[in-house]
Amino acid sequence: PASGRFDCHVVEPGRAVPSLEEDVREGLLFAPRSLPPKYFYDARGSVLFDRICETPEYYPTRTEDALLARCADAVIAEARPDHVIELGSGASRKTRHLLDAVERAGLRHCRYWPFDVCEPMLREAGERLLARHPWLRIDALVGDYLAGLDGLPRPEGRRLFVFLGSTIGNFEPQQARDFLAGLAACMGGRDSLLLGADRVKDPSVLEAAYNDAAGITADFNLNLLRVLNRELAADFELGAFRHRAVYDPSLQRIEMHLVSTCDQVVKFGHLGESLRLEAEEPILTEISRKFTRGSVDQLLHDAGLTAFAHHEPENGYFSLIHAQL
Ligand code: AVJ
Repeated sequence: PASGRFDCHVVEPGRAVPSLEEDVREGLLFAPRSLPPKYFYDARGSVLFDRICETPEYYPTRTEDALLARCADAVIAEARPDHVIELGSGASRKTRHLLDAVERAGLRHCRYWPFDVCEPMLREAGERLLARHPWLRIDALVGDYLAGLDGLPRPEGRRLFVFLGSTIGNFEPQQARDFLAGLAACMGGRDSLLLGADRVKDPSVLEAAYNDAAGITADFNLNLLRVLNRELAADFELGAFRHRAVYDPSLQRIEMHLVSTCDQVVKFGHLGESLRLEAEEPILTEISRKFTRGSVDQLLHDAGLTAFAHHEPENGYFSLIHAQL
């Protein structure tokens, strides 16, 4: 008989989360223009992101998935977790490798705590996982993990925190350090963190990954304008912008922009503001930092953590770093 079950808990933000309106006023109305990448992920954007992961050019997801399949037993042997807490769990597709390894290690008492903003996604993922692991107890956490770390439950026992997908690469250095330091503050001496980080590599490989031939990344980027049109009654013309993603080797990051193709004025009905854009003026919509073994170790160190195991494929395209206090 199944002992597994699914429960949902709301995590209150420990600090104020800026609204889309505030982010637009802060980031978009004045040059240099930018928006936080979290607004990509409405229903349509989430589907587009899944399709990006299927393109031949976008290697990170499948590389991390294969790597995790290969090293999950080692990670579970290193962590011996009583709880797996995943920040930004999404569909929990890659995490199933960890839970498979938990099962193989005979740790069926181990509980899974997926943390994400989207409750329907958590429920769907939970059902799939319970079908695969009927013994599993899932305590889904609904909230913004950037603001909700203080509200994290602190169950007794050893906790394995998981932060995959190289999402850490979407943060500016200071923000990445603060986030990891906040996580370190939640951790005790027996806990550990498994961090996924995409690696520096041939720029042509990196740029191809963010400029897939089928144009799905371009659609994903442009979809941000749809979100603004819907949420703030803006009148962006998607045809008056083009997608651009370029690798900056000095900053070791992909910079993704929406570039205005003409002089234009965009109105925000809900803000009573308009945005004047010149031809070729860019809006920075995402950075995606790429790491070396050294730079990711340094980042963890600066956050008060120590990497003790570094898992990577033969081509060195991606890293899963296991760290502790
Ligand atoms: C997987 C969210 C980290 O930076 O590669 C994919 C998202 N953006 N293509 C990344 C993304 C454009 C992404 N993250």
